[in-house]
Amino acid sequence: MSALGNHILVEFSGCEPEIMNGVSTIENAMVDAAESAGATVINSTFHHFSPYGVSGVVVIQESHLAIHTWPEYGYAAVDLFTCGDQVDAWVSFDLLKEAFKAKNYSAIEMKRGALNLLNRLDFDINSIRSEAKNRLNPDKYTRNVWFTDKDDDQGLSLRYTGEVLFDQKTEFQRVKVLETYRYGKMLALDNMVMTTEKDEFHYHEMISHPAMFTHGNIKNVLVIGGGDGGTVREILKHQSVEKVTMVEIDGAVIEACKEHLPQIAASFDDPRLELHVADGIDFVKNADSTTYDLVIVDGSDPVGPAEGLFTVDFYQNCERVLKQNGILVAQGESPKFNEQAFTELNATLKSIFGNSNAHTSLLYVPTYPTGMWSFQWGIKGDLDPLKINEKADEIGAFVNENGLNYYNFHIHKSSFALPNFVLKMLDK
Ligand code: SPD
Repeated sequence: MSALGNHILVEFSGCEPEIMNGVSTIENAMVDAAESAGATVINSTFHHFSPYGVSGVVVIQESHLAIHTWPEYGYAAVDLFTCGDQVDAWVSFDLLKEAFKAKNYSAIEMKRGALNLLNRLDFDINSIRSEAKNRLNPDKYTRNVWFTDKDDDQGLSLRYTGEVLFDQKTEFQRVKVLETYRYGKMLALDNMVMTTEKDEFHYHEMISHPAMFTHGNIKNVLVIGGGDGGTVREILKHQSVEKVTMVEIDGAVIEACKEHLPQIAASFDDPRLELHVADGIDFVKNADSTTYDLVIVDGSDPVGPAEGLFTVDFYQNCERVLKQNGILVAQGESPKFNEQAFTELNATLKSIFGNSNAHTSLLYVPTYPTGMWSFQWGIKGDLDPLKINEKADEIGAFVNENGLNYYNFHIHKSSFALPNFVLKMLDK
């Protein structure tokens, strides 16, 4: 190593003005460029200027990536400053050139802090650390590092410690586990919140128990996705269940959760569970007809590997593999965050199961953008999720025995009551 850092000063011109003015697009491209180069992203902050122009910095463990754009000139000035030899900033350069559709570009690479010009000072890091500790007021000193799950216009942010406990780019997605201050450890896939220690029960209880009690005698269950293990943990609380087949496409998700979120990944050793690390879409396509009492699609959002979990073909196969009176429950997105996926999935299920057999339930998940989330159902038969009055005592006993924290008899019923704006979205 001949220098402390490497600095690439980049000129991009002939870029598309709309791209140069899109703060989210630019931030996503810069974060992606950092991660693809092998850097660990600590934080990013981006600002849009009026009437146009964007400035922003991605702070990485290995220094920073910064940008200033002038959309009216189709121009961006970019700094790629990295330390150490683990990060290849030229990967970032190539990626940004593509992302900005730059017709012209140039770059100057400079070594920063040439070691033959510097003298290493004699200081002892341990004494510096303890002195620093004494100088700081521990109540005031905080690292202000935030994780944001967002689209172009809105998002949900959680402050975290800055430590990434698990970080793996798999062939499907980026799998991370972070430690948030408010919600404990969090699993994120491609920077979207999947689940957190402190509020996972909202989602996992509601994706499972309403269908279990609506049916009343579920024996054979198929779970597509759900690699964190929370859904199978809830399903396996029911004595009637003889077998759960779970098909998760990405083994790294299971590995990450077993290691860092063991209370969610709590039932992987249950003998009734048959686990496949495989493509759920192919699995359902090749599965025998009329096999399952319940199919649960616990996928992530409709980008990346979960895109195929929002198609007509896939749900036709889900319907085919259900037994008579079988129930499909799918992660249904949010009517306030991903309106299109929410309404389209409902339309798909209506077209397959019939209007009166497609149902939508809502729940509150504090760590998902907008907080309002949904499950969308298709029922192959005459069951009605609201006809459960005679099961009130049975539900009450189950809730007590298992110490449930979200689901109960009244929540079961009320989760199917939809606000008017949602009814309109679903043409009801
Ligand atoms: N944006 C979050 C969508 C929910 C994805 N599934 C969560 C997995 C929990 N088992």
